[in-house]
Amino acid sequence: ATDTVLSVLADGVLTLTLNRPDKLNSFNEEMHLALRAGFEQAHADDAVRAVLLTGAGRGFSAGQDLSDRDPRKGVPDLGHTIETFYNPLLRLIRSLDKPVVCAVNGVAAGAGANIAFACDIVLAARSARFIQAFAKIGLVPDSGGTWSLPRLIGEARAKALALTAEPLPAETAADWGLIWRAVDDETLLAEAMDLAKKLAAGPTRGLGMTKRAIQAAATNSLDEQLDLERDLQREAGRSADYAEGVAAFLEKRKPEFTGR
Ligand code: T3D
Repeated sequence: ATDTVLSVLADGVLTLTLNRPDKLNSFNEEMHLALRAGFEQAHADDAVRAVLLTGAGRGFSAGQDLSDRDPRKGVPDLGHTIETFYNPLLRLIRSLDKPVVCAVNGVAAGAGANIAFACDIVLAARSARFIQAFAKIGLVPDSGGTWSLPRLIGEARAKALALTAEPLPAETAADWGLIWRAVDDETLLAEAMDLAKKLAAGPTRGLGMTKRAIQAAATNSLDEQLDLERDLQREAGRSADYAEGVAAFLEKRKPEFTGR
């Protein structure tokens, strides 16, 4: 059997490629487990300093594999699959103290779109589109979509996308601030890899803490956030990368960060 997720670690970047191109990289249990294993490695392995998530073929991901959901097989407990597969994946991405770059190479629908929005920096091919496909089949956006969409683009746009399932072109997604950038299809992967490598060569402990702080702001008061910044800055100030960054600046040379 082919690997449902291709995993390559090079230059500190763990590239995870969703690899069920014939099914537009829709999620079955096997692909869920493989992707989870990839993010678990990213958590555990110090050699991984950034993650790049992308898809093989013409799509990024069409969300849940609906061939596993034939109603003739009975009524599924979708709460169970969300709890067992999608929610743990979302938590793994958001709690990873390392940057996650997502290169959306083509259509991202349903959970496929919302998994992309959980990543830290999202680039999309100009031809890609994002679809909250749930509305077409009587479901509710999952994989954190009802949380991330209103935060990223506001309630009005979030509701319209989720209620109509209208495809959103990559450029509009970028204009709205839903993703970082729309780029030419031909250069997407190179640009995303370049970015992931730059991040991986950076002061990754500080970057991880920066990610944590920005995410915490979603639920913190200003006072709580100021306290958190103090605590994280104290920790960052003790890191080898901070010492190296300042030394390199004073010595007018390029810093060599180690992620420690
Ligand atoms: O169930 C639970 O556990 C709850 C969790 C739910 C999470 C979710 O993600 S629910 C939402 C599920 N996703 C969808 O509803 C999207 C379904 N797909 C589409 O609407 C369209 O395929 C796209 C808009 C994404 C792309 O359209 P297009 O015209 O570019 O491609 P296509 O021809 O529709 O698809 C190409 C092939 O992929 C095709 O197979 P074939 O005919 O060549 O053998 C198609 O059936 C297959 N495919 C696409 N999406 C899925 C899929 N097969 C299984 N599941 C899919 N989601």
